[in-house]
Amino acid sequence: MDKILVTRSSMPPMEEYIEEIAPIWDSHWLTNMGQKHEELTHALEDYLDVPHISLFSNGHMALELALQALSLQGGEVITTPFTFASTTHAIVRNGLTPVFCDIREDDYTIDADKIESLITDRTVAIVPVHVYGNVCQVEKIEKIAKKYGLKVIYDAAHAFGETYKNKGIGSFGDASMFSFHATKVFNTIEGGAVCFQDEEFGLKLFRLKNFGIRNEEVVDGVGANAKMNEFQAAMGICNLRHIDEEIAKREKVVMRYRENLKDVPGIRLNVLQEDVKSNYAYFPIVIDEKVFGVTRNEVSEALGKENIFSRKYFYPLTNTFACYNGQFDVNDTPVALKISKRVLTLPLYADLDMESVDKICNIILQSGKN
Ligand code: T4K
Repeated sequence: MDKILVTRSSMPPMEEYIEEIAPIWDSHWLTNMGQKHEELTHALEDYLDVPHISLFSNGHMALELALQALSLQGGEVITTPFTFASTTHAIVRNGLTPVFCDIREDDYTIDADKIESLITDRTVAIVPVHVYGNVCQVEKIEKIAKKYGLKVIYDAAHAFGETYKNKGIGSFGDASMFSFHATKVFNTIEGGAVCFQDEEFGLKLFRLKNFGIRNEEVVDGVGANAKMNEFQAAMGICNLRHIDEEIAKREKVVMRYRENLKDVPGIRLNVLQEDVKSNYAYFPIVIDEKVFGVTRNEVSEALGKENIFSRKYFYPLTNTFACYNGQFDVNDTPVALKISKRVLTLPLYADLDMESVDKICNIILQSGKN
């Protein structure tokens, strides 16, 4: 049997992509905000139901430069360690200090009830993560941000196409970053975007991703290069045509997993959140060894023996990374620590067949009996 990996990139029919990139050959215009870039920008504003969007070479640069565009001049940023390296690195690379807030037991997002106690006179922003596509407590976060005059930038890398109370998830906070990496629900090969409210902020962001250039003769910002190119944009245009179908297929896979693994003592499934239109980005399970009988690692190994490769997203926590040299105390985030030791993200992609899902579930259930 072929390997089953944790995910597999969604791709449009090859002919469709070839047709989409043919005009790039005719025009010789490969990057720097070309026609495909413009077309995708408008299509995404519509699809994501957001006021403005700026496309980037990848999600990480989108987040890093969005933080930079806020001109925060140092200070503390409240965030969570239960995320991919990118979130914490983006804060640190901006010369800001992450202050780690714990996560909620049920949806693994930042525990908004614990934010206020972490606010000091140095706090400048909150960077919550819609982890696995689970939506943060956006209303509570907005209230706190208003009360203390803090900026909010969501790491919405996993939340493409989701809505909360029928509003595009990218329209909350001052800005939201989406990742369009190959492993995401929607991909532009590599890629990302920032959705934002304020046009002035958009202008800063634009200059930051294009060397700080204002015009041919004036460079008044110390910018980077983080532009999305035309081939990436063309991939996005193609993938966007199929996105609803992709998400519907993912939903079927998730429902099959849920049916097979429901009511298993010691296995907790991801939440289905009220008021949220989900994109079914990930399928994390949390294994309580004392009840289930074996550890998360043992389940992962049992799957591995059958050529099935789950992942421990997100272990280890970012506040334990070697590059941070013990600056942070992991005991400040006990729920995140507990979940990171127990979580396993199972294979999930649109074309994963039901037979494979059943096989994966059987191996998991069998491993619990050993
Ligand atoms: N914030 C959060 C919360 C994030 O999760 C991420 C990225 C970011 C920010 C930053 O966004 P980007 O700058 O990446 O746009 C993967 C992805 O590379 C990363 O984008 C993602 N989060 C993270 C959760 O997962 P790895 O190191 O696990 O990737 P890798 O190469 O092991 O791939 C995982 C599986 O995906 C493979 O086993 C097979 C499949 N795959 C992979 C690639 C590269 C494909 O099917 N096609 C491919 O092209 O990080």
